[in-house]
Amino acid sequence: MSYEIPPSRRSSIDQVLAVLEKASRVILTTHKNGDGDGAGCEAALLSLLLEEGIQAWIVNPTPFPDLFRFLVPDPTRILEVDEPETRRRCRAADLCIVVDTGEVSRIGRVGPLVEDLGKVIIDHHPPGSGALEGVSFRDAAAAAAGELVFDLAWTRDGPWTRPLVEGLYVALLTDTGSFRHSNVTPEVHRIAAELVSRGADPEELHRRIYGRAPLRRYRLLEKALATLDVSSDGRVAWMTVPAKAFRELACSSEDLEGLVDFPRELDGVEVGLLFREVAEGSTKVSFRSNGPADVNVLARSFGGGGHARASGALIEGKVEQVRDRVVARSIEYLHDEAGAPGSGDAGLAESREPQDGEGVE
Ligand SMILES: [Mn+2]
Repeated sequence: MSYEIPPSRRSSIDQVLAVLEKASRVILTTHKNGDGDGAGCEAALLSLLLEEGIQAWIVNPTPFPDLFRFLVPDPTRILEVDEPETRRRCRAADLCIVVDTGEVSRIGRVGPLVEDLGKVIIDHHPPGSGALEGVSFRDAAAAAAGELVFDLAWTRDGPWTRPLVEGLYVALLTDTGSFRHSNVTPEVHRIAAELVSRGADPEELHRRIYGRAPLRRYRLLEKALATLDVSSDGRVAWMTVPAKAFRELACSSEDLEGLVDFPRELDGVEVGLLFREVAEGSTKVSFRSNGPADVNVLARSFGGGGHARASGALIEGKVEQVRDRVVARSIEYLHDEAGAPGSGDAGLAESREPQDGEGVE
C-alpha cells in the first residue's frame, strides 16, 4: 500500500501550494536551536523552491546546526541573522515560511526581520501562546513537520531532489528517535519507504547523524551519569549536566543529544529529567515521559512547553534549586494526575528534541 495523505490536511495543502505559486522570494526559518526536523524541512523546501525558479534563503534565529549542513548543497543559501545582507534579503522577500514552530517567541531575532512578510506556518506542535499569523498548515498528529512538508511534495509529485528526500528523511529520523518513539505510525514508515525508494540512504544518513561521536561527548556523559538519581517511589529519574565539565570539555548543545534518555530509560521510571545551567542563575530542563504522563503540562507549569512526551523549559534559578523544585513537582504530578492507570493521555505527538531550548536564546 502506498502513502495516502490524511484527508483532513487537504485544504491546508491546497492553500499553502497556492501561496507558494505566487511567491518569488522566500525566507525560510525555524525555531531557536533548530533540530533535524527544522533543518531537514528547510533543506527540503529550499530545494523545492529553487527548482521552481523561486529565490529562497534560510535565516534562523540561532546558527544553522553544523550536523545538518550537509543537507544544503549551496552554503550561500544559509544567511546569518545579524548580517547586513540578511536584512536586505528579508526586505526584498515576499513570503516567509516558518517550520517546526508556530510561535512568535520561538523565532527570536528573525521575528522583526520578517514582520511585514506574508507567512506560511508548517508545524506539528500543539498551539501555544503568541501564535504567528499566516496561512497555517498544522497537525499535532504529525510525527514531524517533515511529514507535512512531505505532503506538499507528494501532492505536486516532487521534485524529488536529493536535498528534498534526504532532508525529509532526516526530519522523520530525528523527530521519531530513529523510528522508535510513540509518534511512529504506519504513515511514518510509508513516507520513509517513499523517500528511500527515491534515493534517501538510511544507513548513510543514520551514520552521519548518530554514528559518530567526539570524545568530549563520552567524557561529558561520564560526568553526567555520576549525577543520575531516582525518586524513592522510582517513578522520576534525573540527571544533571555539570556546567564545569561542559565548559572545560568545550561542549555544545549538540553534545547533549540523547542524554535525557538515560534517566528516562531507567526501569520503572515514568518521567525522566535533564538539568543544565545555561547561564548564571538560569537552568534548562528537558522533560521526557515514558507513558501516560503529559510532560507538556509539567513544562508549561514552569513557563516552557513542547509535546506530551517531550518538553522543555528554561527556569530561573541555580541548578540545585531548580532541580529540587522540578523533581518535587514531577513526583507530585504523577501522584495526583497520572496515579490511576489510563487517566492520562499523552497523545501521539512526540519528538526526541522538540522545541529544544524552549525560551533559550
Ligand atoms: Mn519537529
